[in-house]
Amino acid sequence: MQEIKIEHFELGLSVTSPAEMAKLAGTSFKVEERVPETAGEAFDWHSWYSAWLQHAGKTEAAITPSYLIVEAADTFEASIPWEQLEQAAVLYQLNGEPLSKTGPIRLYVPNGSSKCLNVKSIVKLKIGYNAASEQEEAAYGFKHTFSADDLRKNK
Ligand SMILES: Nc1nc2c(c(=O)[nH]1)N[C@H]1C(S)=C(S)[C@@H](COP(=O)(O)O)O[C@H]1N2
Ligand SMILES: [Mo]
Repeated sequence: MQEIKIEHFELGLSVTSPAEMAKLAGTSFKVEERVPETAGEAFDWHSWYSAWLQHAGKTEAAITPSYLIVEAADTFEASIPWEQLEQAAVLYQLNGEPLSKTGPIRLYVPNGSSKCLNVKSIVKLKIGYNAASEQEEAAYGFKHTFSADDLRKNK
């Protein structure tokens, strides 16, 4: 089973799998309910995140993260402001089977500023907390085209 790394900027690291993530999130639904013309089973991003915080015993849950960074197997990555994730869903299986083409997981951001944020083949999730008061914009692209610093500056 493929593993997904979850990095928490302040709180360390844990490792999980798509099936375990879905189980932790609780409820699954057809991704089509949120994104027309798509197929497969998904779970709600926020349901997973809350469950993960609780599971990990994080008391910092009171602090709302500022953004989610997802990194894909092909080095594509996206940095998504937390407020764009309200309807975000994680696709994790198709007809009960692990995703073959876009696995281990794919993110869909229905209320996002761009369809380009629907990152496929995610292998790493990073949850960013910072005290920045400035509203950040989403950024995406292949890793070699921008550094982590560039991401933070929204180049
Ligand atoms: N891993 C990965 N995810 C990716 C991309 C990519 O190149 N690699 N392209 C993005 C872009 S730019 C778009 S517009 C959408 C396209 O999604 P679709 O193939 O389902 O239409 O996927 C996004 N997710
Ligand atoms: Mo795109």
